[in-house]
Amino acid sequence: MKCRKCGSAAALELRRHNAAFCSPHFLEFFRKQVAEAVHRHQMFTREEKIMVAVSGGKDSLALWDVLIEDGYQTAGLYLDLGIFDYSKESKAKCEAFAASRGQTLHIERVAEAVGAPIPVVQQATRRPTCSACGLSKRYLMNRAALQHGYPVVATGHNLDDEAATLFGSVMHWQTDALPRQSPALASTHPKLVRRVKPLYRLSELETAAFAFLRGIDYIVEECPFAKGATSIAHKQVLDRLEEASPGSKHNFLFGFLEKARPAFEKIEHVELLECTSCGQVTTGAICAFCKLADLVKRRTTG
Ligand code: Q46
Ligand code: ZN
Ligand code: ZN
Repeated sequence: MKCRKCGSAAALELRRHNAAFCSPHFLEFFRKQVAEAVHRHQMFTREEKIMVAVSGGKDSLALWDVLIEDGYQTAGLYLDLGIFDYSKESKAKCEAFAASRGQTLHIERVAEAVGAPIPVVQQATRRPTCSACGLSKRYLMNRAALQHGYPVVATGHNLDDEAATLFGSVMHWQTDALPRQSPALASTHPKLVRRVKPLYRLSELETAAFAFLRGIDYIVEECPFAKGATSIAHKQVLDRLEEASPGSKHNFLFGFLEKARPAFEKIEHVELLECTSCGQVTTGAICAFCKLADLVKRRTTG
């Protein structure tokens, strides 16, 4: 196999692109895909400060690496979920990465904001762990970005993540979730920052290869709660499709974004209010996060 660009021995074959690259040209390909995503969806400009949400895993650290190298103004945000050794190790990876590149890393502790670490929140509320965790993450990302003056938060979601989320939403016809599935979500309220996913054009395998070639030290283990998650089952189904027919994930996601998504966008917009308790954006009087924190407080102190 030869590199498509220079003809030297290829290090990586990308079946869905029907191409192979040597290491330097794969890195170039990867960065170009990120640049294309940023450009196509006008994710951010060079004048803006970007908050990169990092988990310590390969995707978010690869994203941060690309943006730093490309000269963007960035800082990291690590959300400490308090999930046993997984959180300790992933936090250490983020701190080491930030220090080695001379970047600022903001840290938010879920235990402080919600009143308990995620495993205790799960026990206290008996809600699926990932639902309380996801809610807390979205809330804290937005709040941290507002507090520190970042107009946009970038996350490391890749093509596999996005295709699996779309698959899940379609499986259950979650018509509310479908219009929100996008590589770039605009700010619809002064207290909501933009959310962007610059890796949506790159597969999990590609981000793993990029992180490896760049020598990024990331946490390989997944969150212990990820195991039973339905998103993993959805990923496995899509992996089998991809194996049989390379490009399936890409076609599924990109076909949706280009052809189907507009049909799900609602014309009328929900009115956004400010939570009477915390001031963050909500559709009711009290936001879901404050309700969660209140429930945790009652169940853990009473
Ligand atoms: S961190 Fe949180 Fe994930 Fe762990 S508890 Fe679930 S949502 S799996 S990406
Ligand atoms: Zn080459
Ligand atoms: Zn609130």
